[in-house]
Amino acid sequence: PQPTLLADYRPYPFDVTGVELTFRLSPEATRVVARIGFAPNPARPGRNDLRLDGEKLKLHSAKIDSKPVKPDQDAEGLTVPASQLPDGPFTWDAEVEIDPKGNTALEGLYMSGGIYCTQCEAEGFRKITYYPDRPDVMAPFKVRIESDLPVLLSNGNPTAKGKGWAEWTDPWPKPAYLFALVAGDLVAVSDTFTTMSGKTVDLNIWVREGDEDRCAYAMDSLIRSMKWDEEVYGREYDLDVFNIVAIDDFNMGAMENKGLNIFNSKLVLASPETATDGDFERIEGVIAHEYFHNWTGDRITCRDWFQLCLKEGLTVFRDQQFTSDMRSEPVKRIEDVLTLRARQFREDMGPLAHPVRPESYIEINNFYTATVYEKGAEVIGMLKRLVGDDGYRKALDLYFERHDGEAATIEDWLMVFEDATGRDLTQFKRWYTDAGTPRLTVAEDWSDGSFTLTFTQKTPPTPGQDKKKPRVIPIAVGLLNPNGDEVVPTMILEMTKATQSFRFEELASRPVPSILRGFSAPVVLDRDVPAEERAFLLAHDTDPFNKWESGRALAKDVLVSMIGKDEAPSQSFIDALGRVLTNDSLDPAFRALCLRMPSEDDLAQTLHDAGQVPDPEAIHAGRGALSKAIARSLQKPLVATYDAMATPGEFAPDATSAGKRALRLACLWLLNHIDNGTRAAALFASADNMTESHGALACLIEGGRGTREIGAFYERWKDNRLVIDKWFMVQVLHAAPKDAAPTAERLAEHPDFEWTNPNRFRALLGALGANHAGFHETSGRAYRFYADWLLKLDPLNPQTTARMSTAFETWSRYDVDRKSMIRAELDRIAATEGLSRDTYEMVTRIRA
Ligand code: HT7
Ligand code: ZN
Repeated sequence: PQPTLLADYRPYPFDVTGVELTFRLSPEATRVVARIGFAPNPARPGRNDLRLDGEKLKLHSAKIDSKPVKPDQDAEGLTVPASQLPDGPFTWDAEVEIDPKGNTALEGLYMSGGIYCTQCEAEGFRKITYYPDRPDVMAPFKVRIESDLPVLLSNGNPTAKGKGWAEWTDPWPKPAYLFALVAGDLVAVSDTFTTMSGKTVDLNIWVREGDEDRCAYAMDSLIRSMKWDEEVYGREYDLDVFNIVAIDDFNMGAMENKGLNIFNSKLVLASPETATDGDFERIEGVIAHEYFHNWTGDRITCRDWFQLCLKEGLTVFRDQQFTSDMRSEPVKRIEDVLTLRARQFREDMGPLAHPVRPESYIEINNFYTATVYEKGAEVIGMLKRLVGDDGYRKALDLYFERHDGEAATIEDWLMVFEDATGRDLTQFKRWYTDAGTPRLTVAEDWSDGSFTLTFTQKTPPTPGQDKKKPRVIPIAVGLLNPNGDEVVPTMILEMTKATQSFRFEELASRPVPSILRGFSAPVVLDRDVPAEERAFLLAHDTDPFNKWESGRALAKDVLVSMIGKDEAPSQSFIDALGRVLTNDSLDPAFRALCLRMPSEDDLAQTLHDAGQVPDPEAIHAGRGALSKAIARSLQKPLVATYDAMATPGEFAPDATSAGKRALRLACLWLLNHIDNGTRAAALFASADNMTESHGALACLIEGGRGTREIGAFYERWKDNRLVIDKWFMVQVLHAAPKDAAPTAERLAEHPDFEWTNPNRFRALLGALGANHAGFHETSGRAYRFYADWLLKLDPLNPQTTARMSTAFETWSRYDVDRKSMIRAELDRIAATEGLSRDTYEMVTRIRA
């Protein structure tokens, strides 16, 4: 397949002046009638062919200005030669037939449990009708749906309806990827929101009958999001109605279609009994994210898919700000950095590394990555740090004013910052164009009351980019006195050169620096810090992120010294951890994060970076040994905290209560290493909420127990799909290294393993890929099983298959045997006849 290149961008030769669609719904033979107005685009003068994208469509008729035409058809669309087109504007009429029921790829119009729904981003609209399916073609849409189903929804406002039909009009010009249609036997949970200019908006969350009692949190999150976007960004909602629909079969989390967001049901439905605190937090974040897209994505969209970070990076940044305002800022920052390191750093250090704005792709669906999303958000965080809060607000106001109704680029985005603040962002742009995570080293010098920090930045080569130029790096630094007082509060050092020094004068004594506070830039700080200094910062740093980071680094150092060496853990580390555990002035959620060990995958990367070959089983054993040593040494305070963090009474999903449960479960996790599972079994038996019952079950399985509880959990929840996903996942994720593949194989035979459902597939296979020692178990059984299932899913659902192939992306870290086993699986997948373009692109990039 030929790659698409950013450098080849040209505007579409026609403007679309309006779109009218009629859907006659039928499961296997839906008719789509389209009337589309075209006018020559002045940006592309001259006579141009009409090229329309279209895939898997049966064309019944095509007309231009009411006269039948016979376009040239191929597998990707059709062409009407310029010679057959009128000189000026014209109308295209076409009728096509599509098969929603046979659409297992879940792109375009498909069916999920009897509900018709759509997913058009990135290029799914071309599976609905012939159209210029590219984001820079924006048009107002009018949609008529004909069906006997009771609920018929599309974008915009409802404008007419009758028995068996409904009409929707969306006045806001939009690209085709934001089109949506839903039809089914659904019920609404409704509310209203009054906007800042006093308009009333009807809010509906559409679910299957019986699920209404699990929508309250999603609705509350939506209302809070609408209010927050008005208060913080001055953005008001712009239609009479905002609809959300929960769908069981969905490739990703959710989709921001204009006025009709479609969600994976796991990101809508929640009750204390069925959802964990983590689920509640994700629901809040994703509801906000999709809502915020109304301005950053829908009103202002992307010129082409290379600019994806323009909407995704910005919208992730906005949803992170929202969560941090709703919950705890430091805890949210730590969680985001954990995700960034686990997903984006891993991507940036491996064969899939690409710039935040890539320059080439074969399949765009493969570029909905942690780099585009999470690093894209970090880049905006850095911009904000550099221009300050006021500069950021000015730039954003200008962005909305200047580009409303447009399809914009990263150049447009940077230009509003330059115009609003007067800064030159030429060098900063490298964050968008250069892949890879910069590594920052630091040298310290102290003489005569002056303290100098000298930083050196280096970005390792990434695929297709050998040499990197220095980037602008905002380094937040504070200085502490040896007695723990802060002598220099946080300031931003702006690094622009490969090596650069910053001097602090007139200090009474040599300070202890706290560097990269708040994780002010997405870089790796390579710094050998003595354990005492880390312990000092863990105890005294006023920056909560670096306080946590010091504890984390200490834990890593201790683990690295233990792994494969049978060394006893450092008692001073355990004592420092004990002081955090018992410090009641610290937020329980923060303490829970401090008690959490670095993940096995993270440790494998750390060992690899240190020039060692990671041994997954030794890492697993080392982590277990440290947990046990902590539990033995801190048993008393752990038990006391476990008891103190109980949250009796009615369940509340708020951050404070969730933080207590997180700390309680973190204590349980450690105690479980020395109490034969007694506490976990008791908690499982008594828990009245999913957070604790799932957490207890995970502990039991991790300890090699829980057979009875696994059975009881299934019996209780067998009719709830989302909870049964958890049941599949927890058993594989927490299985012992040797048991992971056999458990996954056994569960794949279970009658409830509905593998065509992406959530269920991800629950089982995703858990196997995430069980580090289990996935990399020496026999290679897990690799084989995993690859077999990718090959089974690929013909049905290429998007999810391709995405899940990233479990293999770290293959080059490991020993010769593991490497050759993984490569053999990648070769086997790549050589499979009929493999999708999506999966082909991923496995060939991974094994390169
Ligand atoms: N903008 C959306 C990204 C998306 C997607 C969603 C569901 C299924 C397939 C999809 N492909 C791309 C979701 C978001 O980031 O908000
Ligand atoms: Zn998004």
